[in-house]
Amino acid sequence: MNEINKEEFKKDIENYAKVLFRKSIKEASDQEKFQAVSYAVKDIVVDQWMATHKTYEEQDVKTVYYLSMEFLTGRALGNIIINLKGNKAIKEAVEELGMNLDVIEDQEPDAALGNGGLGRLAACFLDSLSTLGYPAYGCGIRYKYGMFKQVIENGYQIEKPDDWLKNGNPFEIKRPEYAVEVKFGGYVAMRKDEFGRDKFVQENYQSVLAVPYDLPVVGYNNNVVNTLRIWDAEAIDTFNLDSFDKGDYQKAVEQQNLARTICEVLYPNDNHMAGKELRLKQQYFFVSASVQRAVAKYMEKHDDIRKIYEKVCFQLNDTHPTVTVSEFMRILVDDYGLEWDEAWSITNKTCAYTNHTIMSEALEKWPLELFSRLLPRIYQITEEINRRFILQIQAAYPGDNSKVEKMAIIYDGQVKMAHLAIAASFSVNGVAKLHTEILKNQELKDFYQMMPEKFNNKTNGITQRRFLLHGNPLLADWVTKKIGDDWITNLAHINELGIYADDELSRKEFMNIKYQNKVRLAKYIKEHNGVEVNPRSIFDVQVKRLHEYKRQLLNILHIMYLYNELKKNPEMDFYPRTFIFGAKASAGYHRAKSIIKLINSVGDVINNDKDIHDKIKVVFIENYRVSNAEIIFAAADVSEQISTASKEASGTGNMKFMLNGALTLGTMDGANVEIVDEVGKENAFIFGLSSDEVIAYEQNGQYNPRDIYNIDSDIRAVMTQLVDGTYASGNLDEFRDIYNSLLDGNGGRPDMYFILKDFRSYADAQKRVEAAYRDEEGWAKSALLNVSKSGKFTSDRTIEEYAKEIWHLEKVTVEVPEDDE
Ligand code: Z2T
Repeated sequence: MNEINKEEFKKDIENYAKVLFRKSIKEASDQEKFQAVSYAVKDIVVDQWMATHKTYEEQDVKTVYYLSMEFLTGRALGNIIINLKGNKAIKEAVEELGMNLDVIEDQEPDAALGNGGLGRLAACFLDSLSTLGYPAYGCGIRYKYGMFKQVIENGYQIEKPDDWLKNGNPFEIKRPEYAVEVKFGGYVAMRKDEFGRDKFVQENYQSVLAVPYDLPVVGYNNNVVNTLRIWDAEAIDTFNLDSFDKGDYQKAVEQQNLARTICEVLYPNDNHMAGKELRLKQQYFFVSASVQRAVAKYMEKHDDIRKIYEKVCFQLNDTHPTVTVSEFMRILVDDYGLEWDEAWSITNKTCAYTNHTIMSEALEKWPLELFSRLLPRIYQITEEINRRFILQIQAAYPGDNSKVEKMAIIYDGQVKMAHLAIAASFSVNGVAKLHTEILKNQELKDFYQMMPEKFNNKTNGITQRRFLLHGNPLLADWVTKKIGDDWITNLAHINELGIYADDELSRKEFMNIKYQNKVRLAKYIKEHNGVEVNPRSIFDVQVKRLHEYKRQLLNILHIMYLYNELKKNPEMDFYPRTFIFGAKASAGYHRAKSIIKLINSVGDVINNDKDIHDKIKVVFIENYRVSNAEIIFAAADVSEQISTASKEASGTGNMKFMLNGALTLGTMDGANVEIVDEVGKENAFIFGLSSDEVIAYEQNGQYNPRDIYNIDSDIRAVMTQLVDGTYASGNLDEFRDIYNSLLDGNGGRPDMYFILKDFRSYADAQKRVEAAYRDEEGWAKSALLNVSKSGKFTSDRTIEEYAKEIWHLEKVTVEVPEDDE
């Protein structure tokens, strides 16, 4: 890679301040400085970006298109600087100009184009694809408003719009030359083509112009820059009033409105399907644009559309982009005139599908009325796919109608997107070993039995570049001092750290770094929450989306129990603990919001109770997001991964904690199982029902939480406190719904997530945590071992597996030509 010339780079920054703001660096605001530095960094990136794409063209590479409604990339500047390895030169340049790089980085809004795990996974995958040198596009939507900003008022979550583009995005490049038209509504007519053959055309439709914006995805120290292409909608230019009659005028206005609404906002649901018409519009909008563009690009350099699968793979990030299947069929059949069977075989060699959940409320099913009205041609094609798929099912299981009922793509007046994705893909993968087994043996059993060859596992991973190198510079430098810097691109080598777990001095150094990071987080908490926390206490952290299955409720009920114990016996031996939460609840998910209120209310009472001498603190970090996550992981001692077994497909936060030396307190769920495989049961705290036990209870209906409530007085006490006003200044009904959900069901089964059932076993595991933490040497050793065994959980490993086993991609190397002026 070409060296970054510090003096030139400084001039570049000053020049951007001048042309963008007519200011000197001294006069510029922090935000303007951020912009100027970012443009100077972009200058370096663009050379590599162009060189990468020149290489791709010359070598006619196969490319993966990662289609995703969400890319939770967070801040770009710090990450790009790290991946350019220009860290030192850039930092010096910035400082010599009298600026502080941390302050500059802090000016950037997070790109929060995602909800949680699924969107962040997509961002980690892009980082790994570039670092490994694989040709890839991320394809998504340029939401005007990303994930809402969470403000806590009086303990309640309030959602504020995330106007992340208000100062512009220095890294994006608009590409109007690649704009395409996307059509909605109208009807399908049979017309004759130029050779007199029948063809289907959509008529009387509304359309929008999809306009791409490209964002660079910079690989680590390798000149490779892939593209995250996010689409914006603009009105098609038909607003030419003179020549319009009344109907045209009406339609032009409608099309303008359509264009204005499509990319307005990200749906803030994690693991839940809302079924809104606009959401289906968003899906088809970015899918149609991405597929049209991928096909056009392929045809620029090739003449046989039938071989497109040799150069293109569409990876569907959950079912959200599944209309890809029918859109691709439409292009092959209607635009390229292929026969159905041939088109289907090509589609089957091009599409691959990843499943991210078994939660039934997340399964996408679209009512036929809506689907056919919005996408009339896509609907016809989907009907034909369904008709033929049913024939296939019947051929495999003659006379067994239950198979059709369970597997059909269209049934009960709905389009089942997962069934469409599975039928049309050559690969169906889960995101952790346990999750894939549950898919094969339970949720997707019938599909697995009919098409076992499609199913495979790809355990999730995370990028160590963001979550260690950038987020935890103290530990990153220490690791590099011990074992060299190979871990940055080859995390398997972090294994070499293992020997230091037995070295006393290393353990001390390691724990000291953890302490420094806890001080950093304590400062953040003081600034943002006004709560004083003791960095010598155990930092026990649960940060993730708020969902009943993730059981933040189990955590806070247990805290209520501990508090009762301390109140009964203030002198009891109790190691000080800081319980830290961070979580956004979907705006319409009332029970989840109520759990946030409960956490804050419990915190208010406990944090202000002088009797317990600060032995427990409860902190709810407002607006949990990628940028503050980096600070939180670095400071954690205990990683709470306490989902009801079988419900968390993988989890990825668990991996980020492990990489930063926190010990897992968790159930045998998702990737926790594989974390324990790596680190050993003795270096984690495992509790609770197994997934098999949970599934058995769900099937036999034999669990009754009242049995536990009746015999366990500690549990009864905290249950009562939910409804007796202990934590609800005045309003006895504040937490009534939570109470009812545990004992009566309130809509579902009572205690659907086995909170009371797992409570004792969780409390026991927490006792083991405390005992273990008192043994300072032992804890340090376990924590270090966790770091040293985290190698498997890099997204580089995950992406190598996708690239070799699904996408069949070749790596490239990129040379950037020297400036020869
Ligand atoms: C999501 O974040 C996840 C699954 C979804 O299923 C939807 C969303 Cl928005 C439709 C999460 C899983 O809950 C989590 O276990 C997993 O680690 C993550 O996706 C990435 O695979």
